[in-house]
Amino acid sequence: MAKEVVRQYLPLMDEEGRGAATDDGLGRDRHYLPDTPEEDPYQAGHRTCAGCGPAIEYRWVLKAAGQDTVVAGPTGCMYVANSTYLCTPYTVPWAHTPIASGGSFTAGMAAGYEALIRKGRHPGPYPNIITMSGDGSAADIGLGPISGALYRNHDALFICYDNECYANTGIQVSPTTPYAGMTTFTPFGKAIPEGTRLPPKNLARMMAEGHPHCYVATATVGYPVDLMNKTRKGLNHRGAAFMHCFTPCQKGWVYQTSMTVEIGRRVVEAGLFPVWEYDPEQRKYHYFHPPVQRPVTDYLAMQGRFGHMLPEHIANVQQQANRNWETIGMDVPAELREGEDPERHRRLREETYSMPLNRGVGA
Ligand SMILES: Cc1ncc(C[n+]2csc(CCOP(=O)(O)OP(=O)(O)O)c2C)c(N)n1
Ligand code: SF4
Ligand SMILES: [Mg+2]
Repeated sequence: MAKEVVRQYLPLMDEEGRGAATDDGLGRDRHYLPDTPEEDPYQAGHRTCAGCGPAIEYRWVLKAAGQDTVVAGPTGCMYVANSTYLCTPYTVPWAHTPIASGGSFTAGMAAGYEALIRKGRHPGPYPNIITMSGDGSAADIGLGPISGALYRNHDALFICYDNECYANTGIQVSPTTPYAGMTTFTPFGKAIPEGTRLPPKNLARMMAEGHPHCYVATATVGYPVDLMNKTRKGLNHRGAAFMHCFTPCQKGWVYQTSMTVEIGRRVVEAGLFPVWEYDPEQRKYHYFHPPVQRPVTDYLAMQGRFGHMLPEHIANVQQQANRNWETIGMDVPAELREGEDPERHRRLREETYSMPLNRGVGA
């Protein structure tokens, strides 16, 4: 007789808790961390760059998932830099897949565990099954297999760690590279002064709209508790879940190494990466409303990849951010509306600074 497939339940962490006591004055509970699990299935000893956003994401996701987890990693930085010959930083089973196959490999793992447990050949419980693909893999080369796995509703969490480029092969443009983000395949010049001309593919929306029975969420490394809780919600969800996580790439984006988490917050506060959850039962989006709204320059000026931007390009990005604020149901303050005018940005050409002043609206 077929055995029952027992699922695990991972409790959520308190997102408020001690946060109130560590407010940084801007309403941001920056230093707040709940009592996170001590175990670290992604250990020290990997070989990613200092300040690597994807490595931070891997660590928090696996901390949230715990030891009873299996992971698949398609080709990309987080395969190459993490698996030098005979050595990985994982204390959980991990497998490399070809760059196109994260979705199909993980679907196979999920179906395999179900079958083995039912037949009594694996004692269970059903493990946490996670695949973490780069944006080149998830949004481009391996998009089809992930979409197929979501459609068939395999019980696993499919994550795209998004560093907005094909990093491992030398920072080439990917479908999630933002407008005006410079890459080695989109250098700026006289013909194309903005570098990257196209808007980024809205991967998470595609996944939510296209697979309405799946749990879908966006997250950034700027909000670790939120990231860990969404990992747990995705794993607790019975069926397929997809998470799109914004993960700065220190090497490709050219910024101060220690600023990875700060950039992960500023992108949200600048309105350029809305953080939300899609609830498949209600078929509704739940948007996070950041307590601070900043001009996009507070985000752009931190990164060398945007250093070539002209006033009209910055105005275009502010327009895009303002539309995002409207989409998530927030008012657009007058200062941010004024930022849609290129004239307002002309003066920035004259200014040189490595870190922007804090000009957050409401700060
Ligand atoms: C079919 C195929 N095409 C190209 C490559 C070369 N390749 C290896 S890693 C990589 C970059 C992957 O980018 P992404 O998925 O965004 O991960 P990242 O390196 O940014 O972490 C590429 C193109 C490959 N391994 N397989
Ligand atoms: S190139 Fe970017 S993504 Fe790759 S290891 Fe370095 S910081 Fe991380
Ligand atoms: Mg990438």
